[in-house]
Amino acid sequence: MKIERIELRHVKLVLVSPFVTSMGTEYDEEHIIVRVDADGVTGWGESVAEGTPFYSYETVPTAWHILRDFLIPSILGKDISTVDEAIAGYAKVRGHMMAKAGLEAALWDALAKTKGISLSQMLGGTRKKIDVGVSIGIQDSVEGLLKKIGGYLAEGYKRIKIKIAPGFDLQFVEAVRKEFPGILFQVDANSAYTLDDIGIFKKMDDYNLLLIEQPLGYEDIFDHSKLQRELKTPICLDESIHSLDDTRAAIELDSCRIINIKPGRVGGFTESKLIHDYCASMNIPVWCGGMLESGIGRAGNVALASLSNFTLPGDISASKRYYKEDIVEPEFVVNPDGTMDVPTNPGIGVEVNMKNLEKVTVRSESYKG
Ligand code: SMG
Ligand code: MG
Repeated sequence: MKIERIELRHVKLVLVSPFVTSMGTEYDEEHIIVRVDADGVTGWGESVAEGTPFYSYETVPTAWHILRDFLIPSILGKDISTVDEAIAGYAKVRGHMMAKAGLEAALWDALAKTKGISLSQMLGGTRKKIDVGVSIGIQDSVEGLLKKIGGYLAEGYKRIKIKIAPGFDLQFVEAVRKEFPGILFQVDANSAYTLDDIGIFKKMDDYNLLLIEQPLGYEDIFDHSKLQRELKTPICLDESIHSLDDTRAAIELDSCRIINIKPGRVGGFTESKLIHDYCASMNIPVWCGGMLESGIGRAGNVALASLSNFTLPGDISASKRYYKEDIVEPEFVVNPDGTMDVPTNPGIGVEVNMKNLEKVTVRSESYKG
């Protein structure tokens, strides 16, 4: 597959409602859409670096710089037949996982299209439908949160995740458990606590949570092992895991018993698959995280979540939960039974709506081989 042209688009999508986490409030999502034209097909990827360096050190400008100055020059004009060949070409670049993942995704899509198979098939996926959950930001009131959860459960979502932060934790967890005793329910702290807060997590241990996501430091593995030792509830790491090596360290130290895989955080589908396979061999369940992607990134997550060890519902929700209009057609919907269909058409399996993509594009640049 000869890489003829690559295009980057800085996009800004306005959220249907603000998303509040321990890191702040998001009103819109800025990402980079990567387009690769090769051998008469077009591959699409999404880099989930955001407008702010709060979830990750990467931002749209840092990812743009790494893509334009290092990653794209390493493959433009080349003839590649596997994604591994492309990765080998930029293996010298350290870190910048979100920049790498956006390009890698576009290459996976293009290669799958040249072979006429779906991305799910190309990644080794086995499911035709995946179980999906929803991630709910911090709400002003307990009543407001319960109402939101009731609405999502009525739409079919199989698992509820709420964001927590100091002062916005136990009272919400307790109320949700009381109102919805049987649901799959988990919390995500986005690194808002330290080991000094162990008492809060010991209390949370009584609420039969599916997992507690990233309670401590955003690069930490060691302190999480101390916390996990004190809890029955599995800890799930998100921010701390950037690679298979991080995963091995976290599992061997018993820092967590579940892993959240986000392709953007680990450099792409290739590393995601390695983590998935290792976790399967260690009996560690994984689930697919989300970065409020547009339909392009969402399509990749859906395909990834079709692999067999993605046994827990992911943060993969319907397009309309995030955006009034998606930039793909058809947009992603949740079936009444809380599943989402895995597209079967070649590549990501959905079409990019160029009119909508144009509307959300802030800046674009293209490079020719
Ligand atoms: O895509 O549904 C989604 C959002 C899922 O909560 C979500 N993501 O830490 O897991 C996480 C957050 C990161 C994004 S908030 C900036
Ligand atoms: Mg998280």
